[in-house]
Amino acid sequence: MMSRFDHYFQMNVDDVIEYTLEKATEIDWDRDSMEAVVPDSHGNLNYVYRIWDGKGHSLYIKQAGTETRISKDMKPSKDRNRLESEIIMLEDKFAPGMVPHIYFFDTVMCACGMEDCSDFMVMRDAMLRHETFPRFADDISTFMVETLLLSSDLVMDHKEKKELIRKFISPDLCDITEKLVLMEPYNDLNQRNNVFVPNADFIERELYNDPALHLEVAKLKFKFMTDAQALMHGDLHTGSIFIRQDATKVFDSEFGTYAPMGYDVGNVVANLIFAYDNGLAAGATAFCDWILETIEKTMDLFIEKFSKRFDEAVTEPMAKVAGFKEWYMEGILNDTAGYAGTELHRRTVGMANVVDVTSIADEQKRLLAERINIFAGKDYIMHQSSFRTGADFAAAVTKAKEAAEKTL
Ligand code: SR1
Ligand code: MG
Repeated sequence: MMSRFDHYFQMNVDDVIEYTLEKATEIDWDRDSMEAVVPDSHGNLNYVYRIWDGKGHSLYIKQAGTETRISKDMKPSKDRNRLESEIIMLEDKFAPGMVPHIYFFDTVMCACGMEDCSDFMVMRDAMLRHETFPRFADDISTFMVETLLLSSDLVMDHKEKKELIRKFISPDLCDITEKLVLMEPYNDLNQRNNVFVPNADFIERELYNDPALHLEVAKLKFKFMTDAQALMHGDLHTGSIFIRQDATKVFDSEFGTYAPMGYDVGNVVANLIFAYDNGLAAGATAFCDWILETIEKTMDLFIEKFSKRFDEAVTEPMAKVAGFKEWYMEGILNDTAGYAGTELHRRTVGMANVVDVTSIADEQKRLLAERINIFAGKDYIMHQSSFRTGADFAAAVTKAKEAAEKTL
């Protein structure tokens, strides 16, 4: 049967009810009471709608547009919607219940139907209200250990893993990361960095004119491009996490590809620091303490669970050689520090900033926040092998704060 959804077009809120009825057939919709809205929280790339009926059914429709929402000049393949859907479905196998259910994905309209998580908050929004979540460190460390370890050569059959590398090869999305995260914060080569003008000289000195830093970032960039270690999420920031007091779900996996595990872990650490920056500017001391504890706990739990799961799940005989596990873990921790550093820098000066920092109205407080990010990021990148425990990662934040205060 012919359908107006047989050819791609960018939907709006008036199209999505009809689309939902046609595609989300798993749900017994009450069509007369159906409604649709654009939710408040949005990412940088896609279009999201929430659809519900009067009988308690609901879902999100997420569609990839031809251009990104953040910039009309960026046109990453619309296939990113398939990537996201298939990666979430795989993550659900590795870490059951920790991602939203995918009802369907549609490679014509480049859209998917995803579990309605409106009974959760987007974690970044909750961080801006300085709310705390006692389960977060436990949940996110489980998600990272299960998805990263189980998709790697440590556990997965090597031929099967190579098939997944092929399936999730993602040139356009990787290109965004390779430029926006792993190059432009250090040279503004494409002249699209957003620099807070009162901090311009500091950024020039600390990020643009530091050759030793550039060398370490170059190594991190080439590692990202060539080390197909695990199927990482690729954009594991607080805007990609739904949270409640009793549960956590990770979404928005469209940047997922085979790359170093530490990229995800470092993103979590860096984005907790952005929440800390905001709490500090607001004088929310208890929240800042919770953030530092959470960085420490997340890293310690990640290390502990990874080690335990390694012993239970590893199948590769050569990975069982004495000393290999410790060597492998050191590599992940080095990368975690390095990519936490690049995330701290790119969200401070790059094209895609974070509201945690940009919403700080007071100039001195914003300068402090930005300089904490720049100093902590440099410490992580330049001393990657010094971060071996959760306490090491958390201590870098207080050290950066003290150093930043001295510059103001
Ligand atoms: C062009 S997209 C900019 C950023 O938004 C996404 O969430 C990723 O973090 C990307 O780098
Ligand atoms: Mg996103």
